[in-house]
Amino acid sequence: MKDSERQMSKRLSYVLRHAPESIGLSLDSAGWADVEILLSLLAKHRTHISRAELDSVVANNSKQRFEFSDDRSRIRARQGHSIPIELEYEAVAPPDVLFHGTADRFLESILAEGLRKQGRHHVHMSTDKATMLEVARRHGKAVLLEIDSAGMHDSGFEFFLTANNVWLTDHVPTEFLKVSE
Ligand code: HQG
Repeated sequence: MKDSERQMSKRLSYVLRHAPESIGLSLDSAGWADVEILLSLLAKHRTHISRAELDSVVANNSKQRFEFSDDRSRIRARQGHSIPIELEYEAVAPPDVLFHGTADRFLESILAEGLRKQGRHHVHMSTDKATMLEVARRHGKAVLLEIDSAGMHDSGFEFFLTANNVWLTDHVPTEFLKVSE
């Protein structure tokens, strides 16, 4: 991803996940925005992004954060919202084990109360340890947690898989968690 694309991606994340009203944009209940309206409102707020640039941000984004509707007239963030939207993912059976990366300073609290979604809509997990370690390093000294997702699923917890392979759930109770070796 080029620097200019990273900047555009940050601006789009902010608008599509957290503050559409900051540019006067409305999202529908599933988080979709009309692309032409989005680009014209961004331009009015001193962010000039062409349709071609938007296409390449969506295609090249390192975490595949955004997606277009099938007819490419609408765009949304794939996850990570802090505003109330319903992503309409279907519950699916998870793999036996999932990983969550966190910082060592959060461990005590996590081992006491489980993993909470904090400011987001879900707890984010992955089958990929390296990705989770990268996520963890954003917060401090990385610790990898192993989640007994099969056990949770057997106990009735729901899991959702996003198109960019992030696993989501509501809460991971401590009995399904351990520090990964
Ligand atoms: C921790 C990025 C104390 C949790 C990444 C995490 C990811 C607790 C932090 C995506 C806790 C929340 C999500 C508890 C959880 N006590 N701390 N009970 N339960 N925590 O950023 O998972 O760049 O909201 O371990 O790539 O780090 O946004 O979640 O350390 O996929 O596209 O509280 O965000 O993607 O931090 O990251 P976050 P996350 P984007």
